[in-house]
Amino acid sequence: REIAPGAVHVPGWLSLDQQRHLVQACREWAKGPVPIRHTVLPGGGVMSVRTVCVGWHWQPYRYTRLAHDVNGRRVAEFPAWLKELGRRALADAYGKEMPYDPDTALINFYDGQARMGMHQDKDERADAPVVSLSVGDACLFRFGNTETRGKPYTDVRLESGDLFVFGGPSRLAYHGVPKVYPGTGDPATGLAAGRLNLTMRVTGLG
Ligand code: MD5
Ligand code: FE
Repeated sequence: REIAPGAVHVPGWLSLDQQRHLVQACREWAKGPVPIRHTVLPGGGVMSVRTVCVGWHWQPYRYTRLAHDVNGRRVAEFPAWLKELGRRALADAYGKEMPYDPDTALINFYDGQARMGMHQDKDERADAPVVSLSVGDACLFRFGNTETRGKPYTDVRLESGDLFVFGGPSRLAYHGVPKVYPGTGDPATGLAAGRLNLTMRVTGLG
């Protein structure tokens, strides 16, 4: 389960009930106050995933309270139950209780064609771990290195209910999602098609 120092994959961490709860919560956030949308990059490119944020709004390449690039509204509050889930995730992945105070969550929705190119998550000013939860269709997750977008990397299949924690030296590793496997999810989660990924982060902002 330890893919690299600080990078821990815990298959099947979420129960079906927890997955259902997460899907329902994300469905509500997707409606607003800031609706889910395809993020437009500064160069004009449009991301193939659709994203909705909680706590802080992410727009490439910064966090703001208001969604200036969507409708100018403030995103939904980061809920206490999600923080608690994040703390349990860290404790289970690393085998010890640790302080963790995530203040933002990014929820990405992938349809069968969506991809995420290799990138680093470096818009946060804190070095706290990222907690990643997946529901729905399986995907190919590519976990790379901190130096380049290219090899060496490790390919991992992420399934519905899987937890991945990226901390320590793995926090700034390049990573991406080259492929989603349509039709592999269990409709009992409430997601009829596609893949949902929720990441919790500490922005380090006031
Ligand atoms: C996803 N999301 O499956 C992934 C899971 C994103 C994103 O990449 O930026 O929204 S998060 C994987 C991740 C996060 C932080 C660090 C590392 C991986 N890492 O060091 O490999 O939609
Ligand atoms: Fe990322």
